[in-house]
Amino acid sequence: MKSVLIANRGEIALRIVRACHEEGLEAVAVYSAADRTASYVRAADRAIAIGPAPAAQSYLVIDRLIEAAAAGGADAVHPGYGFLAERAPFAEAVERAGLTWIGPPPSAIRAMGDKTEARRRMAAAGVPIVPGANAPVADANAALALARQLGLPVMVKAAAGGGGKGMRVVRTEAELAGALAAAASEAGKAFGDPAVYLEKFIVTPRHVEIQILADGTRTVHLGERECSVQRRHQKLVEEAPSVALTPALRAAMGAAAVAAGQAVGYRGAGTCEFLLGADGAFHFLEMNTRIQVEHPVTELTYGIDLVREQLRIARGLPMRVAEGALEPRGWAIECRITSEDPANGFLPSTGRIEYLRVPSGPGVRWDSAVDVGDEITLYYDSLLAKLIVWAPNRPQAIERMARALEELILVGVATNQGFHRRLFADPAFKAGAIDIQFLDRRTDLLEPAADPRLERDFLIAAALAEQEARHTRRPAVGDGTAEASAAWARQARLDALR
Ligand code: MV4
Repeated sequence: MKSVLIANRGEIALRIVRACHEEGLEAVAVYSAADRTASYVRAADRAIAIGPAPAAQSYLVIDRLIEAAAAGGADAVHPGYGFLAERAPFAEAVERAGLTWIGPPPSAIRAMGDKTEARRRMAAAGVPIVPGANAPVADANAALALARQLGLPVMVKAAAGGGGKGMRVVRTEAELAGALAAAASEAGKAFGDPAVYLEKFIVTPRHVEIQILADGTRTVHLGERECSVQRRHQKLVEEAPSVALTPALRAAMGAAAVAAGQAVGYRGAGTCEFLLGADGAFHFLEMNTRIQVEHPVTELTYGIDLVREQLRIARGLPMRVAEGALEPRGWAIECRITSEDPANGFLPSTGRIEYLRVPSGPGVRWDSAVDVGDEITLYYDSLLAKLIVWAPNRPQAIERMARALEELILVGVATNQGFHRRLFADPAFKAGAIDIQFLDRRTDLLEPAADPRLERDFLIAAALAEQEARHTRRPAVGDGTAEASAAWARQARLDALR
């Protein structure tokens, strides 16, 4: 392997460029028309245009990417996350073209992509799954019988699903038929497969995931990431370790994740998602067969570069992970800085980045590919940057993140920075009292509180600024009307007399 095509964009593309260069590999970027001048493109050794801005015509076109690998002289493909990363047909097309796929075997992607198949394989491997069915619902009567057996509330889930689409909570028997139909219809539209199945609904769990790494000889786990702070299935903050895990629970969940990987012949970096109940019981949810957005918090607590290890494993080299049980060191937290406006219902905002001051200093990492001058559009997801900190313990990591969030200045596009600032000052968050419903209860953190004192200060500042401006302002450039021209002429005479 000498040269890697990066079939992705943005911060993860830049992250992979950096890993390639440290491994002594060349990096080939691909870019859509919207990303022609992006910093990840400039950081790569070569760059190949793959089409217009919409991802469906560029980053999602398998043939274009295979052609780009040939054009750029790449002999391997790294998919990053999102886009084609978990599409078995893409992995197969890469291998058919004689290129090295930097990811798990297509068979492992397929096994984990089908949720009922994954449940059957996990149950057989002794991985605790959520109580429920391991095959799609046949009809409404069978579903009712199963719901009674499991006990309400239950959840209807898409067999081909993941990430929250095609899911319904059912709290009463009367709701079941409607939920089945709604979930099936949504699943059909989203995944092209209307099959759904039932699970017991776990109330107020934490979302804890385990990172694994497998090199064909060994499969190891690298502890957990706590991802409970999320809104509508979008994670906003991730940390490692989790306050909810003891070393014994970490070992048990780690062993389950390793067994899950081994059951599907996994290779490379992967993540098992679990629901962790308040009682310490954990249930396998699904496996993400890719590098994840939040991988840096594991890198910082385990001292392992996951992307470099992915590259090594794909080259047939052993991973550089010590034998025996590994332990996390210190505490790492990541904030996802997105171009979403909390004051506007978290809708994606657009604009040009006018000014950017990047936080730095002790224990601070900034994974981003946005620069001053970049245009933020609606073509791609809203992640602008990942702000990651490391400190010896959780209280210090929180202090460090609060400090880094004060340093960050990003002007030109609305972001969720204010939300993060409020979160890192919040007593409940500081106490680690989080679960997947945390932000449903704490809508006060999502929107800035209207502060009457602040409003008064703003009004005074605006009045002072206006007063100052009246003494110094020059006539505005007019629209060509006589009045505006006269004002300029008057000003010119005034200037000449001074
Ligand atoms: C669940 C659940 C409760 N009980 N399954 C959401 C996305 C998909 N990966 C699975 N999800 C859930 N499955 C049972 N049986 C609650 C969720 C869930 C969730 C899980 C992880 C992180 C955030 C979440 C937010 C809402 C619901």
